[in-house]
Amino acid sequence: MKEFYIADDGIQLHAKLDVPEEKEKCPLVIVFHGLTGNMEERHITAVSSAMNEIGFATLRVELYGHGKSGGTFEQHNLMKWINNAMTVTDYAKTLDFVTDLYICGHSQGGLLTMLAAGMRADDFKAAIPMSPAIVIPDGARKGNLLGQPFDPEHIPDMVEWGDRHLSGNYLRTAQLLDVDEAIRKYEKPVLLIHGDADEAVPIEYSIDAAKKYKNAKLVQIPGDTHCYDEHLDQVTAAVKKFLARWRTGKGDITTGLTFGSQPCCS
Ligand code: FER
Repeated sequence: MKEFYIADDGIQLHAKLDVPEEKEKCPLVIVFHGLTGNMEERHITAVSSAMNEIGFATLRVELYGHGKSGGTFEQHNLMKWINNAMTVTDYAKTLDFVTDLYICGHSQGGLLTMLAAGMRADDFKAAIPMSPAIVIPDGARKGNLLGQPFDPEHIPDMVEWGDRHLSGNYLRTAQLLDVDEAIRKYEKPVLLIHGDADEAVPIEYSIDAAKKYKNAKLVQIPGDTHCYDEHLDQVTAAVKKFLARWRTGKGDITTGLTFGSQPCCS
């Protein structure tokens, strides 16, 4: 594992690169966390490790205002995250050992994955949005995010959320995001993963997105939550199965491929 920072307009983005053992050249997946998340969350490390196990390098990056990266939570917004994703993609393209690039992200990072895939369709062989928070642009336009109502025509300075807040600029920028256009622009394979008991982002958003994409598959995780508290093993199995078609070299992909009753990790 290599830990380092990628500079984006003066902001240091904390990154960890995991390359499968004994690999000279291999594909690489960029992996993003969600809102208030970081690269060490259980579902992020599990997915990253699963990718490493089948011969894919992973680049986990913490986005503006999150983890050990620069910026504050209160000043973050999706436009800043989009710029982070562009910079990280530019960086990944400079890595000599990388054969092909893939992109994956959870929740707000899943929404980012969909947007970045549409913006850089030539650069990503496939995209894996996990529980993508497509509700964000929708809620920002309707005036309700995280259960907090606000006037979408007269955006407040901030929306309180526990001991944190989302800034007015977060809401303003979220209103302008065009998920349908990003979906239209990405015709390559997409794997959507979503728990059908997701309490934060209703699965209907992913069902709808899967229909709109030219080439998408939705894996529904029965009874599972936003962060896959029940069946993370099914998530990693789905990721392995999806990526296996591009796998180069050796590595056992049968591990964890049965959607069974393995206890989830903690
Ligand atoms: C919301 C639902 C989910 C929302 C954000 C999320 C800002 C993101 C969750 C995550 O990234 O885990 O209404 O509003």
